[in-house]
Amino acid sequence: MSPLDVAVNGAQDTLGQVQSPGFQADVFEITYIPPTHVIDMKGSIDGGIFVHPAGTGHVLTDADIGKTVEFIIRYDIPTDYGGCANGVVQNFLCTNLVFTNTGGTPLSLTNVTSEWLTRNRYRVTWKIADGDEQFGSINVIVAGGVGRKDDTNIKNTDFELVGVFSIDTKNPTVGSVAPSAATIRSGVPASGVFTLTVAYSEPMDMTSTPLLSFPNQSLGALLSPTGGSWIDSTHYAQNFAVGTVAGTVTAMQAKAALVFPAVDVMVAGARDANGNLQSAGVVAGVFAVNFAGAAAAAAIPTLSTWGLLLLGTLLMGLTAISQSARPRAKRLRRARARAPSGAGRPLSRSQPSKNPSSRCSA
Ligand SMILES: [Ca+2]
Ligand SMILES: [Ca+2]
Repeated sequence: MSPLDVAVNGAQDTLGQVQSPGFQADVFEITYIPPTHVIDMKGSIDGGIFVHPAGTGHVLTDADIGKTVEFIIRYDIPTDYGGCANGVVQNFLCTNLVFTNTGGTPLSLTNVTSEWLTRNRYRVTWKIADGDEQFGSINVIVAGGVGRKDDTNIKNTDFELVGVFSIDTKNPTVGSVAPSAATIRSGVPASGVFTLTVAYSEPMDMTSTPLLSFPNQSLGALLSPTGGSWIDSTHYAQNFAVGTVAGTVTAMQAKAALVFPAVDVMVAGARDANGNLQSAGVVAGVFAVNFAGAAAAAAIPTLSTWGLLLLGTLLMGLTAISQSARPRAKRLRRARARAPSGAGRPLSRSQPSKNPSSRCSA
């Protein structure tokens, strides 16, 4: 800024006389020396894949675990290298970086190292670990206290960089599995198609495919997967054909008499929107299977039309035989009535013979 002039007016002497205006040119100068400022913080992995800024840069995921991420913080003015508040000569920023998400949750980064490359460039590195964290936007607070090289008394203040990068090492989980019918039994579901709908904890990669299985119950061939699709980014519906005949119990089902009060469902294989493999989850007691009634019904023999005709013919035959036997029985009763007393009546076994000749002599 140019040298400043000073004008002096308005004072009075002890008798009340106003002073003459006074003026003096180039009395002093004001020079503003700004502190150093952080320009930006850019990072990469694998020597060239940019991980900044949040939203467009590569998201750090499980696939990057073990890799080293490198960020460079740039300053606009050569620094005095001083960053730590402890006043160590030629000190570094050390750990004076605070990583938070937009909600203020600290990121659990470990093994962060840092060093000055030049007076304007500061490098921060760490090895990516699986902290199971998911933040769409990480902010970084760069601690103040960094001075100018040409005037070490002029220090900057804390500066927050917003939206530096994104991280998702959190694996999706299965929240629930909903059945289209609570119990599979004879005639249910009537359509012969049973559907299980999986709800995930976060938006998923809709090109990935969850695999559903029943690890704890032996359903045999009761349910055959016939296709599945994503309803939206967090819901997947898997269809199954029930048995082989829609809406009725099959011979296999009746024979096996499948009864499971609670069938567990395992879901595995899908990935979240950032490519992290889901945690395989078993949801207990999703639905029931009950073909006990069907098996009992199947055990009762039934007759075909020909069988019914045959049975009818037999019954008619028996009736005819019975009717032809009645007149003969009637004739016998009449003959007994005409015969003398005792004649023609057979001896009972308990009745002794009255013929003496047949007795043994004593
Ligand atoms: Ca993980
Ligand atoms: Ca995730």
